[in-house]
Amino acid sequence: MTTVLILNGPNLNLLGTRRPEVYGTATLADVERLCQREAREAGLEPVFRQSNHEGQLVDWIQEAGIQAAAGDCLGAVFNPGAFTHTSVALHDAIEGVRLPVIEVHISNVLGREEFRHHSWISPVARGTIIGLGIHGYPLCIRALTMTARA
Ligand code: CA2
Repeated sequence: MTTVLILNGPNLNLLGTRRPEVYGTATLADVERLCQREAREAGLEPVFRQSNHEGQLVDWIQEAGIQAAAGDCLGAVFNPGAFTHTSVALHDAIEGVRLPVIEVHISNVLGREEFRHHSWISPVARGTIIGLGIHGYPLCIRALTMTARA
């Protein structure tokens, strides 16, 4: 079955434990449940990964890129967390593979501090969904199914 990678960056394992005014009360397990349902309806197998380490995220993007080239992976939904605003390495990793990536943010980063307004990921992402809470994740899967095979 074709996979879809759901990739989460640093501190997103803490979702639902603190800062509910910004990130809501749902946990990463709730994100996975929403994605599981959306992926199943699309006939895809979701693969969930979370890491606090930049290099690990680079490795998973490269791995998914190889799978995408073989036709085994449709693309990735990626919340890079704070690496969004700092990581040239993740920018280069996405640019270096033929993997459709949809960037997702739970909060509306454009309505927050200035340092969150710049994303190193957006220029190399197929698209971005921000500010819709955890509902952004299944919407990204839907977006991949509508655009990735094009
Ligand atoms: O809104 C998003 O999804 C972010 O990617 C979340 C990142 C933040 O650095 C980005 O600017 C926007 C932070 C993830 C940390 O999430 C926590 C959740 C609960 C408690 C502590 C951190």
